Amino acid sequence: MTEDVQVMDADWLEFHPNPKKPDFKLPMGAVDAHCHVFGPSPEFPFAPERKYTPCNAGKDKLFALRDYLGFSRNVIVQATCHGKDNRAMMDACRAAGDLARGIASVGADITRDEIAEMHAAGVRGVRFNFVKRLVDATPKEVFLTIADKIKEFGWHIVVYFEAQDLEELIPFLKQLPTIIVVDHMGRPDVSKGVDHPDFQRFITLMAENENIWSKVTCPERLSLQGPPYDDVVPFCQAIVDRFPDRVLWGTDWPHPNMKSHMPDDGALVDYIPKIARTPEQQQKLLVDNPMRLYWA
Ligand code: 0GY
Repeated sequence: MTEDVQVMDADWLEFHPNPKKPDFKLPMGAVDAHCHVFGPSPEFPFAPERKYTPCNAGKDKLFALRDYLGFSRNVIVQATCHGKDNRAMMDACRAAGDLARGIASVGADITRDEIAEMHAAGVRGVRFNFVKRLVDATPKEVFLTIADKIKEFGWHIVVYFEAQDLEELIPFLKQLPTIIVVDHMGRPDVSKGVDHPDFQRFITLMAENENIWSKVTCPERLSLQGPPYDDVVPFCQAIVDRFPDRVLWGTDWPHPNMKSHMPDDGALVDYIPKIARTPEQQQKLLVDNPMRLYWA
C-alpha cells in the first residue's frame, strides 16, 4: 500500500449517514464549537505519526451537516490524525469565510509569521493533548513555550485529558497564561457520580480559576448506558448551571474513535435542552460564549 492510499482502520466507524432532523430548534447564530475534518486524504494526507487512520470527512460534508442541523458556524479542532499539519483544518476555515474558526496543533518551533498566517485563516487557539492513546507525550516546557508565543495573538488553549490525569495536571494548567478550554468536561468516569471527588476536583478547578472553560460535549463517549446518554446529563447540568458563561457545545463530528456505536448528530442536538434547560442557558452555550471567545 502506498501512503497516498490511506485506508481507514478495519474497525473504524464512519459518521452517521442520515442523521435525524433535530426537534430542538437551535437559537439563531448557534455555533458547533467542537468538530473536525479528516482529509480528504488524497488532498490532505494523514500524518505519519498518527495513532489511527479514519474515514475521509472533509469540509464539504461538515458544512452540509452544519446547514442541515441548523448551526451557523463551526469551530474546527485539529484532529490528531493530521498531527501538526494544519492544512486541512485551515483550508476548511478559509473556505467557510467568516463562518469557521480553527484550533491548531503546533510545535515549539512555530514562528510569529506562521501564527499570523494561521490567525488570518481563522485560527484562534492551540490544542494541548494529554490522551495517551492519541499522541506521544509532549514535555510541559514545550507547551509552555507555545503558550508564550500564542498569547499575544489573544489565542486560547484547548486541553484534552482524562479524569485520572487531572490532579497531576493542575499545577501546569495554573501556569498557562490564556483562557483554557477543557474538552469534554475532562472526561469524567460517569459511573462514579457527580459528587465523587474526581468530578468535584474539576468543578473546584473551574470555580477557582475564572480563565478555565469547559466543553459540555461527547455524552456518546462518556456514557456507559449508550443512547440517549441520560447517565451523562447530571455532569453536563452541573457545569452549565454553575458556569453558564464559560461553557461551549459541539457535535464532535465525525466522531473519531467511537467503537461502541456512531451517534446520530440530530439526536445529539436534541440532547442540548436536557443539559441547558433554560433559553438563557442555551443562548449562552450556543451563541454568546462561542461568539465572545472566537469571533470577538
Ligand atoms: C475528540 C476525541 C477524540 C479524538 C481526537 O484529535 C483527535 O484525534 O480529538 C478521541 O479519540 O477521544 O474530541 O474528537
